[in-house]
Amino acid sequence: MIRVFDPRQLAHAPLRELHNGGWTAYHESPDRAETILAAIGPAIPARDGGMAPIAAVHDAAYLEFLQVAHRDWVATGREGDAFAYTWPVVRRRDLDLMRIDARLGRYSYDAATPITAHSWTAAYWSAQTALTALDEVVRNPSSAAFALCRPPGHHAGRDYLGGYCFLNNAAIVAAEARRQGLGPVAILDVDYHHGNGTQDIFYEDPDMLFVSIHADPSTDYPFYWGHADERGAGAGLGTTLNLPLPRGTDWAAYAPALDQAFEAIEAHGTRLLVLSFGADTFGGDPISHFALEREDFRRLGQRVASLNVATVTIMEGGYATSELGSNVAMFLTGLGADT
Ligand code: OKP
Ligand code: ZN
Repeated sequence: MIRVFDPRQLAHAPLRELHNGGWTAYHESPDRAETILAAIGPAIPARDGGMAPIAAVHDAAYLEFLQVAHRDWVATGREGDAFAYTWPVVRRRDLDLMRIDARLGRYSYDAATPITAHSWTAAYWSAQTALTALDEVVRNPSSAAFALCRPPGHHAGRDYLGGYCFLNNAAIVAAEARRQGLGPVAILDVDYHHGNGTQDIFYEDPDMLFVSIHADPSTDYPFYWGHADERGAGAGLGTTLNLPLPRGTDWAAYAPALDQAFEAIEAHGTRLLVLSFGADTFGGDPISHFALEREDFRRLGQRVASLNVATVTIMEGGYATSELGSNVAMFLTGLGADT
């Protein structure tokens, strides 16, 4: 299996985040990717597929903002990483304001996602890493490819960042795959946290299936998305499937949800699967509360492989840094890393 990793992703290294009311060291650190890379073996770098596939998913003004935000922050006389401190509450007018603090609020939904001088570069190469993995699967459709992406993407919407995410790598790959005629395309998100950005992007889309297994948002971030009654809207009604699970979920409780997800993916006639893979379902994850064990990641990989559909796996979360590499390697072994 081809693995793709681009070192330019490491440039994004925020100092700290606002976590449960206090400052903590940034969880989504560059060593996450380095430890995964060391565990999974050789990877090819990303090829530059340009802005078009990114602009097909994200709003033009948002993309412009991402590229200038830190410069504007510094120009205002600020130091360190750029953070929002005020947000347009639901139903406020969509004002086109210039001040950096207003723009930070307009284009984000949390304070967990600081912007550094190098965030755009890293996010751009994270998206290109994902697109290169798609390209590898296109060249050899019987295979699977793994994109070692970071920053992750599944919390980023068409015009917003959040949850450590700036560009929605899975959505960009799914939209590009469809454009290339590889559909029907489905996205399965197995990160601990609901992929609210991906859901929003395709919520009214009648032929993009989005399925997510995640911690119940009544108790867990991102709270405002991912409830079981969110099923899509308009022409897209029925193409979103949310399978929230309680804290403490272990493999025995996880596997039936996976069966349900696979049923929907098969009923969709899926020819290309984009898998948003987070290893934060691991019992030892410092910010999450499921109870999967190392061996369970092999089972997860095997189950995905048993679908027999071309699969592009995109790395999302996973914060137990000392076990992260072996958990991801275990998943790839199950998925068929040796084929
Ligand atoms: C990103 B991914 C909780 C703060 C929440 C953001 C979590 C983002 C997870 N105290 N911090 O889905 O792994
Ligand atoms: Zn997560």
